[in-house]
Amino acid sequence: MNQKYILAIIIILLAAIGGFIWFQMDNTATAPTDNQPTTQNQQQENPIIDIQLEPVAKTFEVIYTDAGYSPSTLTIKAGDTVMFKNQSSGNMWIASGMHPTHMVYNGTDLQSHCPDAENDDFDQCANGAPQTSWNFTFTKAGTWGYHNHTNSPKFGKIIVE
Ligand SMILES: [Cu+2]
Repeated sequence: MNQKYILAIIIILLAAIGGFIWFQMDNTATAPTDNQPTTQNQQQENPIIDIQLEPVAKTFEVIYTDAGYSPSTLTIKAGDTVMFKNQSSGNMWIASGMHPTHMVYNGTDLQSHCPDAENDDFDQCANGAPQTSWNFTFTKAGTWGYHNHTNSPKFGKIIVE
């Protein structure tokens, strides 16, 4: 009776110790392999995240109607492009201030920079018919007033940060 009792306790203890060792081995075997790829992944993912956080050039729209430009003031980053869409009933010739010389953006007047083959003088240099658009990529930081050269009281502003 006593011996059976002791034997039962020994068996239970062995089972408990065995189970504990099994559990520990299982933990030490799986825990590091579970953790290591996670830290490796984080290290590998960081450069990808950094690339995604780099500024990406965007394209914005300015709609020109008979009422004027919308938005009339637009803030963008250097390298961004603005698409000026002519939804008015007349022609649209986007040009840097000041009318009539258009010298503010690049320092030359329209007689010397038109036609703007490189498209870097902020001057459309032509009449754009209704339902056409004209794109310009701003590379210089500053506040750039513009107007419709064929209807100069219609003006707007692009702020390049
Ligand atoms: Cu003008």
